Amino acid sequence: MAKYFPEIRGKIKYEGADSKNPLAFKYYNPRKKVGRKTMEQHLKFAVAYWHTFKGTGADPFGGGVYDRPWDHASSPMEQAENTLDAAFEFISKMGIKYYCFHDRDIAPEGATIKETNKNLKKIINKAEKLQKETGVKLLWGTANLFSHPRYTNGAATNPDPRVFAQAASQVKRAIDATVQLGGTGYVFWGGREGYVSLINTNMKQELDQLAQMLHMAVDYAKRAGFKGKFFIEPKPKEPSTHQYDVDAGTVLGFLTKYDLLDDFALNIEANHATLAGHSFQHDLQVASDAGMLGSLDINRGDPTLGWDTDQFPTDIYDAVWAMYIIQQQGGLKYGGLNFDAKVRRSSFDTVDLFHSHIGGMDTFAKGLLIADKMIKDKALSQPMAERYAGFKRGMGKKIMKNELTLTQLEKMAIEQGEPPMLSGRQEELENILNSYIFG
Ligand code: XUL
Ligand code: CO
Repeated sequence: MAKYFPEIRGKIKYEGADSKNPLAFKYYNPRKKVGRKTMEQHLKFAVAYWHTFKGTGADPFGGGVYDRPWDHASSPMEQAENTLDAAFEFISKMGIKYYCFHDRDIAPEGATIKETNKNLKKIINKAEKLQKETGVKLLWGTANLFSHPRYTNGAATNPDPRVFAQAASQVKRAIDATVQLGGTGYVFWGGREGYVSLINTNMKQELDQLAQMLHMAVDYAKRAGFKGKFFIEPKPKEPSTHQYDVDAGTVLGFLTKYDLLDDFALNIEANHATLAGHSFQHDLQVASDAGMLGSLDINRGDPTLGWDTDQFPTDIYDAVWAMYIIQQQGGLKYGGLNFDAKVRRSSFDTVDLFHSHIGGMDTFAKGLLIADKMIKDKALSQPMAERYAGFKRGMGKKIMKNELTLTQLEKMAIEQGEPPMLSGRQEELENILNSYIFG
């Protein structure tokens, strides 16, 4: 199985922080114990099929520049089979245990729905075989409901029910594929579920349609034997001007309104959170506080650009906060850390795919180690608990237990007089955080 990446002979190995080998892990040591679990169990990394194996380096100013050996084939199906072989070779050499795909990444669309389904089935059978051979697993599957021209005005939110039906067929088959491959998640990312102008958009109707599609997916998945979770992945813009799943808060409101909370969780992506004007930490915390943080798309944007650059994650602050929040909620039962990230247009060598994933894995491994130590030392949780301690006793406790009225509180406020000014100690806490990062 050394066909497409001959430059890497065995597996990428852990060599430790002092290693100068660019093709080795410095911090990601799969067997290292962190608390009760190994690093590999904590960090369920997944390779994103669409970026790593189907990415071409194309941008709005020019077409593809990567010349991938697995793309050289005489038919779309042969190309799909080659790509699958390349994918399992790469994932195995990286020592990664999971991958994620869209239906159309993995198998080409045919001339009719029947032909499309046949293509998908053939490739999914091959993927099942390769999973057995390599031990690599599916983290989540999804349907691409945004690339085909029929979805120009949306999929589930399309004003034409005939397009809704096409999307329904795709969702059904993508759920089948996810079940067959043992995926523990199924993602709905908004795609073109949004609007460009309100002049022709009935937002309420479109949101009702979207909720209807999700309810139908839940019903179907239960009958199809899906034991995992559905995830919604918020994003505020791109490709539409206003995406309905703006951010974690918006999606939580939508799931509550349409009675979908039980079957869904959120898949939070770093670059989507920043496009929404939040930090990654913010959207992760919103989701986690609601008991709804299911999975993560780990990448980063470029703060100087206003679009979804999907770069590999190298920001240690992002990684520390992500792992801090995940650890504090006791892990991710159904999800993991999916590299929804692509190498730059100018990084066209296949070896660049290794460097990018190694960097992301080391960043999150280091993030895990730092977060774990901070949690054990109560470095931030202790000052946080002290800051809110007033609400755990006396008057504060009574307020939260609904035992006091505004009138009673006014009386107490008059009696106690002006409260003292208490510093938030932000800089001191930032120094503490940095002392863990600096090591
Ligand atoms: C698009 C995006 C998607 C989803 C899966 O911005 O993030 O690739 O992760 O559909
Ligand atoms: Co994503």
